[in-house]
Amino acid sequence: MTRRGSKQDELREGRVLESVGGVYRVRLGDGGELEAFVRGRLKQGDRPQERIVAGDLVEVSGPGPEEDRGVVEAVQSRENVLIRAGPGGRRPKVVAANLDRAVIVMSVVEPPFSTEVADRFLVLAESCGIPPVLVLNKVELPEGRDVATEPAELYRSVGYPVLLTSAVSGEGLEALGERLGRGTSALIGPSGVGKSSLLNALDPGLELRTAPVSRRKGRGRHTTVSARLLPFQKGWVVDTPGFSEVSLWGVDPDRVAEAFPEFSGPGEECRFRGCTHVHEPGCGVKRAVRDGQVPVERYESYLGISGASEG
Ligand SMILES: Nc1nc2c(ncn2[C@@H]2O[C@H](COP(=O)(O)OP(=O)(O)O)[C@@H](O)[C@H]2O)c(=O)[nH]1
Ligand SMILES: [Mg+2]
Ligand SMILES: [Zn+2]
Repeated sequence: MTRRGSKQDELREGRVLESVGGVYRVRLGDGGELEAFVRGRLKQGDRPQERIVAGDLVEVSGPGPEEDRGVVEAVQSRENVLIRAGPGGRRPKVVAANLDRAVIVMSVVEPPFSTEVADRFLVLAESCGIPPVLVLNKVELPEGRDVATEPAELYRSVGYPVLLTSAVSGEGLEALGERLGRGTSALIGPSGVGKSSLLNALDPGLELRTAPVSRRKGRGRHTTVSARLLPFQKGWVVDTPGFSEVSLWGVDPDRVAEAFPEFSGPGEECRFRGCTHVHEPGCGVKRAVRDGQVPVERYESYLGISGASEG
């Protein structure tokens, strides 16, 4: 005879794959899936950090007899969260939790590459404590490879891994697959750069929707609606919707410098503690820029981003 045990006995561990209208799709330890909802205290969190998102590790109970859905009873504390600002000053959004890396996808052409946009995504990842990898996609397009050379060199010199890829020719997919094959990776970047296409090329079974870059704007349309965690080889990948506007949220302007790893050595030489590396005399970072040790493009991005995040 089986008796219903205590609540505690019925809890099962799982990972949230996606949330759709308040219902969470949860992958259980045994590989099964379950839909679950949240009730009571867990639901009320007003702060964005408290909402349950893709990647969260949860404990679920149920479903009981004749119920379709279980209940999320607890959420484990997170290693980190990827947060993006709400467009036009709307509330910031937690995109996904517990990530091992942020794969920042940029296209070299269509849409054209922008150092400052790449830097904004890098600062976003760094400020969330998620190690970045930079992917330069669409290199098979005419001039693609030429355009990729400079940023590839720049970001490697700063210390970031850089991969050159094409979802069309297949170049670089093996290397990308190795990176994505373990742990949890979120693909982030502007719309239309090929995030979903790269994942489809690596695993056609994923069948992610992709959209042509719109002619008029030269920008992609948004096709991925919410972040989804997808099992990939021995790991997980999160395909995210295009971040059309990468304003930074929660990054203290004084701390933007910390998101530029190449500033840390020269920054120790600054005359003043708490130097912002903007107007202070005896600034080690500015000296390193003059000496060519810190790339001037990166310093300019820093000025733009730290200034913009002040407001
Ligand atoms: N030429 C070329 N086009 C690509 C490549 N990757 C993606 N695309 C195209 O770029 C457009 C946007 O791709 P999509 O995967 O939806 O971009 P996402 O918004 O970043 O997910 C689609 O028309 C794709 O076919 C690539 O490596 N080379
Ligand atoms: Mg997409
Ligand atoms: Zn300084």
